[in-house]
Amino acid sequence: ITSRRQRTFAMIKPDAVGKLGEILDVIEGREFEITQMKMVRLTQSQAAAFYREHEGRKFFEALLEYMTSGPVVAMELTGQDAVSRWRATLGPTDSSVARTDTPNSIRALFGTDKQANAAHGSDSELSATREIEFFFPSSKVVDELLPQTTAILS
Ligand code: DGI
Repeated sequence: ITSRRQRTFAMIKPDAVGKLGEILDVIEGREFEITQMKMVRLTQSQAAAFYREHEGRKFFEALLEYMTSGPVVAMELTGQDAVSRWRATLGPTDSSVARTDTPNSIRALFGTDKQANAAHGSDSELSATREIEFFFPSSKVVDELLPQTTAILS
């Protein structure tokens, strides 16, 4: 089994922004590199676009209200197998389940329940790409320009 350097998207949700320092300690302790980061307050339509796959679910309106209740901290994390390692670091969706199953996970330590669960992580490489571009739209341009820039410089 080989591991590879990969990017994922992580987001500290409104309920956990007050624990940002402790969460950053966990992130750095697990050897993720924070390669982009910003704090933003999402609008209703931005939150709806980010969670569009959940449109129509009974918790969708509550989810949007919660996600727009305060600022979030969006991050691109880079490291070996970042997508699956970050999901494992988060623990299960429901923080109360996390406290039983994975007591050292971020959702166990910093979350409350299945909605206010402290942090988000992309579930695949494809969603990581989409979510990174959603929050850091210039990164796509940079990635596309990089080979060209390298060619010019070399
Ligand atoms: O990928 P996850 O964040 O672990 O979970 P998901 O993609 O199934 O759900 C996205 C978010 O939606 C989740 O982090 C919290 C919220 N959510 C999921 N299921 C429920 C929920 N919120 C409420 N209120 N009730 C749910 O059953």
